[in-house]
Amino acid sequence: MSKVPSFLSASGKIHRNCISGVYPASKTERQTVSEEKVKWNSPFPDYNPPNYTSDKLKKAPYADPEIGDKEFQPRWNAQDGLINRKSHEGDYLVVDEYPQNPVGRTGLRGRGKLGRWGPNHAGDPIVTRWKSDKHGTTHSDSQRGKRILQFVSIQRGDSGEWAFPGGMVDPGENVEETIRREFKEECMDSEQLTEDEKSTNKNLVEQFFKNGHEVYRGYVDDPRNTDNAWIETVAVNYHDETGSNLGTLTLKAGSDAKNVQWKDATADLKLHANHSEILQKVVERLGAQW
Ligand code: RP5
Repeated sequence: MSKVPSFLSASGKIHRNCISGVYPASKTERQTVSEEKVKWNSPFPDYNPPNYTSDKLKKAPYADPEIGDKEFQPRWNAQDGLINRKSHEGDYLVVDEYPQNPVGRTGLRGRGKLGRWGPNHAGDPIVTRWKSDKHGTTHSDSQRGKRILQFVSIQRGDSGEWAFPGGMVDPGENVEETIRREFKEECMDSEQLTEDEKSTNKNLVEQFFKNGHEVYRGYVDDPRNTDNAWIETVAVNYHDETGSNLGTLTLKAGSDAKNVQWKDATADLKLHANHSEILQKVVERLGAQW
């Protein structure tokens, strides 16, 4: 077994997208954390990061109250009513009443833009098909003879980055429901369709999304993570082998997606957070070109 480099957290994970620079949609700059100092037990005597929680969260009905608020009695590392405060990475520490990021330091205290203290659970659909021409002939990489995989990607409204069409789990929702809902909202603009169109699309997605293959469950290296709040996801691959099912769908961006496209899954594609790493797992599983 290969040795885990010493700067990786206990889970063997590292984050790189949330350790320096200005926090998204804010003026607050993180205290820079170098990769070797991410782990909480690496000495960093000068570590004193700024505290930032977006003002918008104060009025947001979906967000947790502030820690210390008498009404707020969270059950960390547990199912807390309709909210899942358990981490896929195992039990996290709660230090001076604040949950601690299981991967390590981020150079920022508080919650940033995230609604929940501790884990913010998301779900990501990875809908794939083989790249083909209009006659249905699949494309292979000329040198290695492997087929090229395409996946449904959205352009995020906040950062403009391309990403999986995922989203946050609503209270009481299970992650499979989140995945279906987000796909319909962001890629099939279900909010703007007639009742008939909605029902046709709904049936297609319900049918096709029965046979998913989970490819990832855990921490997401997301630029919005902080020392006290972070994103975790369950990513599920739905592969249309013949391209005759969801592969034929006319995509239409909706909700907070600016754009939606079938994109070739290639190693040089820059995606939001660590979506590229997750995509690579799908590519390997299906034996596609990378
Ligand atoms: C990512 O952010 C997750 O993997 C998921 O795709 C997404 C959830 O956040 P929102 O799109 O709801 O902002 O880290």
